Amino acid sequence: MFYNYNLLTMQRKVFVNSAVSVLIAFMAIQTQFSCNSNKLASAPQASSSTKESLNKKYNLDKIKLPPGFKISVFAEVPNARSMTLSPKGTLFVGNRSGDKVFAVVDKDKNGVAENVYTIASGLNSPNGVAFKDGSLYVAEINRILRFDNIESSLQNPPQYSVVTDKLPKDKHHGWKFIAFGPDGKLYVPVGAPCNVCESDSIYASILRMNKDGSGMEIYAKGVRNTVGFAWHPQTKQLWFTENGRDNLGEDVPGDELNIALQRGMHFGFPYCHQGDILDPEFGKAKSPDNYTKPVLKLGPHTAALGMRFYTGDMFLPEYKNQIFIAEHGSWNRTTPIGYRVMYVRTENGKPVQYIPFAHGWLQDDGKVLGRPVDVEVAQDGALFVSDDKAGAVYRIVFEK
Ligand SMILES: [Ca+2]
Repeated sequence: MFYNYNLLTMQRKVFVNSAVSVLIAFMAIQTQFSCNSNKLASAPQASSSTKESLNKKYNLDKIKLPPGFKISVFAEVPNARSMTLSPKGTLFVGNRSGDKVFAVVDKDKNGVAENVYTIASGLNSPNGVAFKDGSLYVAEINRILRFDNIESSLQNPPQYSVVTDKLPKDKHHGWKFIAFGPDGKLYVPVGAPCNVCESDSIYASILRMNKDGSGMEIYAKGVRNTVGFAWHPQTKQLWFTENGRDNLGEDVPGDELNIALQRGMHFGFPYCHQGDILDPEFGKAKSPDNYTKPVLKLGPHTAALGMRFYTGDMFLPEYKNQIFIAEHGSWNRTTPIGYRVMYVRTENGKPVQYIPFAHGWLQDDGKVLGRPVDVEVAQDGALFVSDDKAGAVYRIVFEK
């Protein structure tokens, strides 16, 4: 897997441990050979045997999909978290337990990335990535960073500037998903700094701000933690997933799929969960009717994270403008749940079906092979899926 990664480590050791000219010459040849600086970690070439062995290495033969769909490894990306795609087709991928941001490039458009560039390292849970007007925006826990003109220099990425460093530093639910809305503003969630608690109004919210960080305001309230949202391609409404509280029961509350129709709506946390369960501690003397209910209850403890509307043309027409949700999987349920990509079909703007689309990362014996974090629609209509446990980005295509 991390062939060049390991090579890179080796090269560094070589540099540190010895200045023997032969080895430096070896380095030079390697550098020349890879046509790149030391920022580059390359994925293997896409010969069919390599592709097959890579798919096997990531257990993709165990993943079940509807008829006609196929999944393969697009790129090996350590701790692959949230994703964003540039108009040119560069896939940017963040880290949560790692400290890096990656740019993944499939130069010859054959469905396997050749290059995985490290854009930045040493960052504080740089989970969220968003792209706007040639710049890459990265969300750490308490800062938003901007890398200008990023695609002109993936091999030697520019220094970042700080858009804002005014966000809370709490690590609890501190990692972020970010995205630009149709209004051109950057939407930035701030999760609750706890399992369940009352807190300052900036917490348990979705903020929005201008792309220079000015004009920061609370857009949605009562949101325990969202790590995935998207705007409906037609209605332009903001849909978001939300993770329900823990320690209330095995089967409640459900995670939520919500719609924020306008600024100022309150989605219940910490008073009301899944739209109809008052919190035993904070919900006293409250009414569920005072809060916006989810449009769909997702499975309890599934850890629903990234979601996108399917805007591509590769899948059957029935998938158009419907929703895919990455469920990271439960960590505290006796019978584990999640570890899959779900499909939500809507009719007249309302969910009518919630079924597994890609599953098998959770084996029948309880073994976990991977944990989906985010989904993104590729330019050719394929669906990317990031997996932070296995450390990869997959590509799902429809072939019939
Ligand atoms: Ca390729």
